[in-house]
Amino acid sequence: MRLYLVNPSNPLVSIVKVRESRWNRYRVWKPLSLMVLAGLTPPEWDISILDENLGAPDYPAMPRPDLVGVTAFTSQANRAYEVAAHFRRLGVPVVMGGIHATMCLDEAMERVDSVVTGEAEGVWPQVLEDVRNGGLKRRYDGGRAELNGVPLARHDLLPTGYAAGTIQTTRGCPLNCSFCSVTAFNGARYRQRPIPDVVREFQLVREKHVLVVDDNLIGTRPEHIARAKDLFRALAQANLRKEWIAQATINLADDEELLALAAKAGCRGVFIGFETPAPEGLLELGKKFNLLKGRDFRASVRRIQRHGILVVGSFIIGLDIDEPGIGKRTADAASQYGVDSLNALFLTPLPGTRLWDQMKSEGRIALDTFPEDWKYYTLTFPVARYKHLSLNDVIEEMISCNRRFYSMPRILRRLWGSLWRRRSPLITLVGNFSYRSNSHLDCTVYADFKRQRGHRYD
Ligand code: B12
Ligand code: SF4
Repeated sequence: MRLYLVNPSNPLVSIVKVRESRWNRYRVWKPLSLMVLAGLTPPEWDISILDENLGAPDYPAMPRPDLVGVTAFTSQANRAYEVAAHFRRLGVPVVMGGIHATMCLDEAMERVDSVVTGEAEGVWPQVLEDVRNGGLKRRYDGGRAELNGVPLARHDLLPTGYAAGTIQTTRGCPLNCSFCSVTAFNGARYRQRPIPDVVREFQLVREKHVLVVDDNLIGTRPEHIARAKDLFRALAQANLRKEWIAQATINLADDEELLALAAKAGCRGVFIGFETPAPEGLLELGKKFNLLKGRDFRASVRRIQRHGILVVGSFIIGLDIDEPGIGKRTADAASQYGVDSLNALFLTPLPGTRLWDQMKSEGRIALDTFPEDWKYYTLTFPVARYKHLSLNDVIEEMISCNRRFYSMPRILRRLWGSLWRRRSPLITLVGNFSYRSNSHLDCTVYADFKRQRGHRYD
């Protein structure tokens, strides 16, 4: 039995546009969902993982499979349906799963043979069994999986040449920020994989550099932090010689032992969601966590960096409180906090989030011809109507934010800081030039976008 697992591309996602900017090579990650599915697949299936981010495969020239499984974030949904249509025309059954199919079930059901909502661990073997018996059902619900005893992901199935491997150690997030899909999809309960499984899987990752995809690797409560410390001790003891980056909340900075253990275990960088320079913005987004203890962000960032860990700060532009000037304020806040890179994104209503419900009820979703418009839900296009910023304004704010933060003098200053404090200057350089070159590309992309879609905001 032949199984194709497809990760659809989205040509609008600048981070995977490798050809336009060679720096982007460092930003293509392995599709972990498909490697996890492959791990759950019995040995009688011959599995190929087809990652369109490496280049669209020549499907007609390939042997006919018995089943196609397609994953999709919302921004990939359009392309996922095109791939599904191709294989369905050949009479091959297509199963779709992942976050978009879960949040937009009816839409997906119309376009594929079967939809798996939620996490696949509990149901995928049953789906395959049903295909073998010719009894594929229209819908399966995996809910939220128990992470004990799950087979390890198949890291061997993708070609080498990715800049980084991927691995997951926890799921779920209790913080439930208004714009984020994670609590809606993976739940508020913070679920942890057994540490020995994580260590064994780390050993299977072929790349030296690894993205730990957890939404918050250290969690928020004392018992989460204790588990993170145990995990880091185990990784250090296994002597894996891997270097990894992860996502975490700012409380990472509050525990020197945790930071020292993370660094010893190979942590070289963290993505932290600061979201907005304004406390009222954090309230708007439901991210009160960042307001706790009257935190000094600059001191927190420094504490992390002192352990040789780079900090990428993520910020959102287009909040209801944002007014003209927010781009400059954001760039200045990120510089003041001392982050090594800034990742600025437009506030985007993703289906299934509280923000989606709010914006929909207020008639503020400008790009709403679905599924075609999903391709713009990359967080790099302003798909909504913003309270105090017109379409032109919000784009100008984004451009001014990136221009200011990624101006040559500021990049050189950060590079110097990195060299001086002996924190991976090469990574700072690659990261900053990658963002800088993307922000140049984005100006052309925005001009096209305004020409083609501008009238939808009237
Ligand atoms: C790693 C990651 C990335 C990596 C992508 C790596 C890759 N190629 O997969 C990078 C950094 C490139 C990235 C980019 C983006 N990401 Co991202 N990312 C994540 C993150 C943190 C983890 C994803 C992951 O690997 N999870 C682990 C796997 C095992 O879980 P899973 O994907 O959910 O798969 C399980 C189930 O969904 C299901 N399943 C999935 N696919 C299929 C298919 C079939 C057939 C079946 C049966 C089941 C099934 O089974 C799996 C096992 O249980 C998630 C947050 C999250 N917790 O999911 C955000 C997340 C998916 N990203 C998000 C977004 C918005 C983006 C971007 C659009 C914007 C951005 N700048 O971040 C881009 C777009 C990328 C694109 N290609 O279009 C949103 C998506 C929301 C949505 N509705 O789509 C999320 C949920 C974060 C959030 N805060 O809301 N991302
Ligand atoms: S943005 Fe981060 S902290 Fe907020 S709900 Fe999502 S994963 Fe949790």
